[in-house]
Amino acid sequence: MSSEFSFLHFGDTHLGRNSPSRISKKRAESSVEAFEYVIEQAMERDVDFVVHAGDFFDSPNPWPSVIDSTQQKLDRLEEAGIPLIATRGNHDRSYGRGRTLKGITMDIYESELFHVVDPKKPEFPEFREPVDGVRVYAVGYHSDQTPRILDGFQPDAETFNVLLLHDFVEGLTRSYEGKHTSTDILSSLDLDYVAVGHDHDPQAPYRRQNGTVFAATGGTIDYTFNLADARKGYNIAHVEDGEVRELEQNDIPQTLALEKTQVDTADADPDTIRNEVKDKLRTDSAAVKVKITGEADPTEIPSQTIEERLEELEPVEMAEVLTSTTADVKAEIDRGGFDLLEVLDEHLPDGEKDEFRALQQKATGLMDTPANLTDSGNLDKSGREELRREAEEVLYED
Ligand SMILES: [Mn+2]
Repeated sequence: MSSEFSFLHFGDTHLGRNSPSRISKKRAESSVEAFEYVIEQAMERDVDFVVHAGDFFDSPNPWPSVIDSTQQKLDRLEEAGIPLIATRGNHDRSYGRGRTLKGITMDIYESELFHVVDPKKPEFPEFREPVDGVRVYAVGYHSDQTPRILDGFQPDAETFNVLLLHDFVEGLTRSYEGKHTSTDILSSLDLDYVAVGHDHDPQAPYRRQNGTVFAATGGTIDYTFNLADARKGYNIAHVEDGEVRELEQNDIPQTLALEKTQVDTADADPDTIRNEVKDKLRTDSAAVKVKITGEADPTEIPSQTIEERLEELEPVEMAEVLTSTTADVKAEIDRGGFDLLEVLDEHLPDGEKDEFRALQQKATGLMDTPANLTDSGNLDKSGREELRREAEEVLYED
């Protein structure tokens, strides 16, 4: 093994992410720009290889323009002789019927130095060796199967071992006890660096345990309100004599920033809010989200006027107002809310109405029973499977 080398770690680039639709082009561009920035850094800093921890693309069908600009950047990396090893995130795949894996989007790239590693249990461990004596293993997104795939894994004690994971890891990210692997389990193996993707706001983005470095870089372009302040970064690890001597945790500049403001108000005056946001703007291109809290009745808040006033500001590409007030919001839903059954009745042909109504009622019924829900409030696996079976019958019975 060379006694000194460095590598760059990033992930969750969600290339081509294009929501919200009002600024889809800007959004997709900003994802590519963040990616390009990191690849530039890899070349400038002359790292020996790059690892990507999954969710390379945002969807299984990225825009051709996104595929092209990414390919150009990968070509530059290839010319520089820097290998990139990636694993599959939950966004990088498409499924066929019965949830069989149909394809991995990253497979469209055929550069010699671009590798996707995502073995299932029978093929694991599979690895790449970007530098003599350095092994990069990977397990893409396999949800609650990950512990089973890792069971019995014994990396070579003589090599510098990197593991890429696109999953939650107890002790580093959010996790649901017993469903995911943990830093305790992984640090008992001969692993030197574990690069973790999937959680865009990891609780502990860095941790050294029993000689193993665990690192989660989060996403590169996060936009949702709760992630506005989350780190958007990449790491460069410097290795000497088989040990990580230094871990740089760097930020990625955002070409489309997200500014969020929380206003606690009873009257939500558009001018006051506009001035408050104006003072906070630090970039020349930003999407703005304003969350209004307090006791105001949400139906009395002039959301549209606030959004219009904000969009008059030069750098604001789009403004959105969220209301999270303590007033009784049920009144609002009753007045102008969305009723799925009503919409189905209006738009479906007569022959299909009953089937879809039954399906919707089935879903609601399952969700009403706490025993069917996971800790995070989603439908659990058996509930999802049951619903999927019924949905497939309705959708594909012909
Ligand atoms: Mn992701």
